[in-house]
Amino acid sequence: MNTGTINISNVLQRSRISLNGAWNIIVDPYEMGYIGILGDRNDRGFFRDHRPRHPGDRVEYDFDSSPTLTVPGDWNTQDERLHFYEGTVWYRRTVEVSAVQVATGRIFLHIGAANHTSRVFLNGEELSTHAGGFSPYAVELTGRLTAGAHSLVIQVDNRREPHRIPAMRSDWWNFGGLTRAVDLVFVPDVFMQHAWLTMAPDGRVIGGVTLRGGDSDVRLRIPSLNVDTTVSHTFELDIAPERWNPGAPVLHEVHWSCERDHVTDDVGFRTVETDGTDIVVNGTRTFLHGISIHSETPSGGRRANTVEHASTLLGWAQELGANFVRLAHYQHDEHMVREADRRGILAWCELPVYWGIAFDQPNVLGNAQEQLEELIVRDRSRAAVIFWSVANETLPSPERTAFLTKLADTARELDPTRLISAAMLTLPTQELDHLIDDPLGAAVDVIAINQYLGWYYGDRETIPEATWRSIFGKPIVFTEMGGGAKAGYHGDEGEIWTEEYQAALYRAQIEMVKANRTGNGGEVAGLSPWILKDFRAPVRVLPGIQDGYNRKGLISEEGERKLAFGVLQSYYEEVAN
Ligand code: GCB
Repeated sequence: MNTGTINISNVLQRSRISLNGAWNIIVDPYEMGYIGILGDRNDRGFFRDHRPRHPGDRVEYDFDSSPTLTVPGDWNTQDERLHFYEGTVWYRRTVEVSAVQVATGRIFLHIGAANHTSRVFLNGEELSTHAGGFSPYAVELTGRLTAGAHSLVIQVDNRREPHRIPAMRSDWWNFGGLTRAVDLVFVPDVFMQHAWLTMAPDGRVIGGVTLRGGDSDVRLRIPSLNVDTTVSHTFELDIAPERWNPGAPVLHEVHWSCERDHVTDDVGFRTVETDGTDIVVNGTRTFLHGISIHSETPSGGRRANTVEHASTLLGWAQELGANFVRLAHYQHDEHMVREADRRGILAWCELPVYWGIAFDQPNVLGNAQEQLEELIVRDRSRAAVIFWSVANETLPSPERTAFLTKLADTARELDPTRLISAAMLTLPTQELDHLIDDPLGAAVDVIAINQYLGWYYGDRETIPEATWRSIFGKPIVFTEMGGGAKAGYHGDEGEIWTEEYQAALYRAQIEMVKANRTGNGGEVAGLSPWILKDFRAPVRVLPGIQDGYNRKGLISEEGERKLAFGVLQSYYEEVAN
């Protein structure tokens, strides 16, 4: 359970002081900076940020002379000794605000992401606990952050635990730290915690405002649509805006104001729905030709967190000809969805409910719901986002289906305008005809399938003959398919890890997709193969080939295009014309 935290949306649009830069750190694998020898809270913990007051004062740590790490950033790639580290790191920096800044109203600390569990302390006082390593949260500092200098300490713990989300195993690097931007956000006493607009499947523009500190009307102006009106709570606008379309994004400048609070945003409007086995965007049957992406930097294998990273990754997706990206396997940085909005790329957003989750634990469901809410309230004005995905590859069981059905219901309650899905696992079978009957299919709008025919199982030669149907009469999207290759390693198509092997696999998979396409008698309405770029994964140990990287990328971790990139690009060119 999170305590002392609040979600605030549109933070990038607000007046902020960046706390990015060098923070002093203490690495604390035994968590002695928080827990005393009797197992209770250690009141002399590192969070007190003590300096010795006299020569005999026993203080056994010193942030001032401790090393630094750069925020935002994962610790694993900043210090070789922390490469595989999983545990607690204490971050400390001094924060200074002026009397003028304090007088503006309320002050919040905003953390873009801290993986996995974090606690915030101001001047030694514990203010919050937050679980979830990829979603943003804020902590109110009003009244505490007075004019002058203050000690801000954040404890970040990235241990894998059976009751966390994600849990013990994942095929990506468990990057620890304050991995995304940290800011102070200044707002007036009465402010808009949330202000959002989106388009329902029937073309109605709906929105909402949530105020804090008082109740007041909100003025909403959209000059390009001649809107200048007063709104409150949830509302509907009687307008027919020019649409945002994949490949042709139209964004409208939106001005929200309430007393002394003002927020400007750029919002697009589009509809998305399903019709039988089709996905329909703005009334047009739309085949999703996409690619999956991890939140890793375009080069160097670090956690991505800037607008430049987002722009390069999505630029590569566009070069590939993609109209869709699957942002796997957790909540990406807000820059990604905003950049997808600007570039006109449809997006799938996902929770890190992945392999081995403790589905029978109510607390785990509670945290999944918290993470889902943090994601949805941040991104529900983004036209690019058409999917909320609640999980990836979970083994069917009554507990799992009940848990994910509740999560899907929560997603629909929070946002009834988008499609809900969850990527399902396909287990190896000798059969070429696949019939999806996982009971989870009843809870989702789109049947998302991860399949590795020709890689983990099955013969490459027979892939084109494979058929895919479900018992649900809903669109099928292949959210994963593919295989590994080491960039620059060439040889025969039959030789594993060569670029030629991967390219041949893609050719076979593409033949199969064509034969199974909706509109072609099939049920497949899209694909997002695995994956745009090679990414770090500790489970990938093969020396000389993997060296700690999953090699299923179409691009290497240093940006080299593999042959399969061209194969998929040619198919996407064909699809687009
Ligand atoms: C999967 C997982 C993904 C892995 C991928 C692989 O099914 O969803 O996280 O990275 O397979 O490469 O095996």
